[in-house]
Amino acid sequence: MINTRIANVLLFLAMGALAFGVGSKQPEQKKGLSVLVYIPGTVAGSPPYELMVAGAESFAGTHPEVSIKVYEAGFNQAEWEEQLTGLVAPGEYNLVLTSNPSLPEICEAVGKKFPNQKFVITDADFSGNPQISTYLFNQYEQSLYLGYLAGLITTSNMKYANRDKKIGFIASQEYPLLNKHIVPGFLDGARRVDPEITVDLRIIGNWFDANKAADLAEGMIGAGSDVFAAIAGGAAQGLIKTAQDRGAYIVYHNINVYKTAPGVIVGCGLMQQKKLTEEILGDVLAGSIRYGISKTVGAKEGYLDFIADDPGYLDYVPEPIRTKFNAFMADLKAGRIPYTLPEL
Ligand code: RBF
Repeated sequence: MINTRIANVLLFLAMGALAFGVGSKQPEQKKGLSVLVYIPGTVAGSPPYELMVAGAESFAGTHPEVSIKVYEAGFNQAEWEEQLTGLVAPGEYNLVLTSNPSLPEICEAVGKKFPNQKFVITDADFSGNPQISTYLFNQYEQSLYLGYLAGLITTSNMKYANRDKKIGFIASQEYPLLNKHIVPGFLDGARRVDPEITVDLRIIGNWFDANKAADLAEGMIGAGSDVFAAIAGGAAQGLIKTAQDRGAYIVYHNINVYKTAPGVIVGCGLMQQKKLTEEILGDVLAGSIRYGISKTVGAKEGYLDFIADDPGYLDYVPEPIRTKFNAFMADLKAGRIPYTLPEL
């Protein structure tokens, strides 16, 4: 009898606890905005990831109601979906913020299991899913102007330039954005200087093997390339070392790294991923972000640029080349350089 009464009281308390969410498995979202910055790789050496983390940290620094957790997923792409599933399962994060073109499919699969989870992905193009918002950098454009600079240099009489009309491109892996925008844009830019220029494209096979990148660069220099670009994350360090040892030039995508190799890295593009990340978090906080759509941002919109005021450019690229390049850049920003953006 007493036991039944105690049992009833316990039952009553348990129901109350459930009703008020005490001890239940409701998502424990904190007040404010809780963001998982999911890095598909490692941060160090990867421009898009370094800039995204910098943007998220600076935004959180000025907005106490925003908390961020940076998670480095590593290089095993086969594990990413399962990892992300485990991370969002407790329901702690209002937002997953991530960056690279392979993430939409992964986020879509994870989102099916957690219909309240929202995802914003930069460097990707995906629309039609109400949980996902994407921003695509127009990398055809950045490659177009870096390719134009590479074309001016390979046809110049600069110290390391040879007579071959050949430039090199080292990439970590092939993916549609690389094959359809980045490499074709680079070649298009170079051929606007001289239509006979060719590009020697080599693939490393991963985003970390600097030794392999160094070996590839060695062979490419032997085969006539004198100006290089790379989309290779941390592995690009191998190209930089070989270019320094052997004497070759590099135009670098996405980030200011002139100081890493003065006189060798002679042109740096800039992906405004830090600014974009801050704007995205501002929109999410204000509730004005739109899901289900994809936005493309490029040089005209102020999200891709070239760092033209650095001694790494001013001191090593001769004035006539800089004059031509700066004019091309200004024309591109003003929409005066016609080109066709290939379908992805
Ligand atoms: N870029 C990096 O800088 N570091 C990386 O680790 C990296 N991993 C990637 C993995 C996949 C599956 C794909 C499709 C792209 C990756 N990228 C990486 C490329 C990056 O998203 C971007 O396209 C390039 O940096 C050009 O802006």
